[in-house]
Order: sequence, then structure tokens, then C-alpha cells
Amino acid sequence: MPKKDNMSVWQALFKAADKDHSGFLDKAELFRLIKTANAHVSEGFVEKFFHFTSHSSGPHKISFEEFVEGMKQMEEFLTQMTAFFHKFDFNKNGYLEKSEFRKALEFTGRNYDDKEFETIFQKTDANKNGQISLEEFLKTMLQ
Ligand SMILES: [Ca+2]
Ligand SMILES: [Ca+2]
Repeated sequence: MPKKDNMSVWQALFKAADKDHSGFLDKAELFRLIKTANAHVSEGFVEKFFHFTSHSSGPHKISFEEFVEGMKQMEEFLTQMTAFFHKFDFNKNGYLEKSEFRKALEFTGRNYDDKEFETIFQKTDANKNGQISLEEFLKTMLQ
């Protein structure tokens, strides 16, 4: 369950994004809102967590209840991904080194050859320091 202050934060976000005070957000408004909260999130990722209801009179819209549901699911996903990251940080230094990251990838059930792995690692290691930070990891997961 989200904490109470989470709820008031979401309420404030929703209100600020709902420019015409209709009680609904359209996709563009929602996307702008999420971007403000977390700059790494892609549009496709947002769509995965928010189900837009169809209104005959206009574009797809989302109510505050649906918004809260989507935010909860998104937080849940981020919590799981963070736990996953720490699980594979075997030496507990706060980073995934190459060998740790490889184990994490293999755990997902797909096999990568060395070349594929190297490509993914280089893409994820945004600052090219040879290790994956939690931020770099989540950024990739949010694509
Ligand atoms: Ca580590
Ligand atoms: Ca890095």
C-alpha cells in the first residue's frame, strides 16, 4: 500500500497536469507529468502501466483512480527491479560489474553470446565506467 503522503503527492501532480480541470488526463498530459517525476521514463513504458479508457467524445483519457492504479503498479515494478539489482550485486558495492550484470541477464532466461552481451552492457553503462549503477540499470528498464 502506498503511504499517505504518496497519495497527496499524486493528487497534486494530477491536479497540476489537469489543465482544464476536467478530472481526466489525456495521454500527452500524463506523459508530461510522468516525465517531470522521472525523466528516464519512455512513452511506451507509461502506456504499459496506464490503461486509457476510450471516450466517444474525445481522446483517450485517464481518471484519478486509474492514475493512482498505474502509479502503484509502476512503483511496484521499480521496487522489484531495484531488489533484482541488489540481488545480483554480489559484492555489495552498489554497482553491477560485468560478471554480475551477465548473471542478472542470464537469470531472465535468455542466452546472450559475448557480442550481444557486450552491446547490452555498453548501452546500459551510460557513463562508460565499466559498472552499472542502479540509475543506469533502471533507465534501461524504463525504455
Ligand atoms: Ca557489484
Ligand atoms: Ca556506469
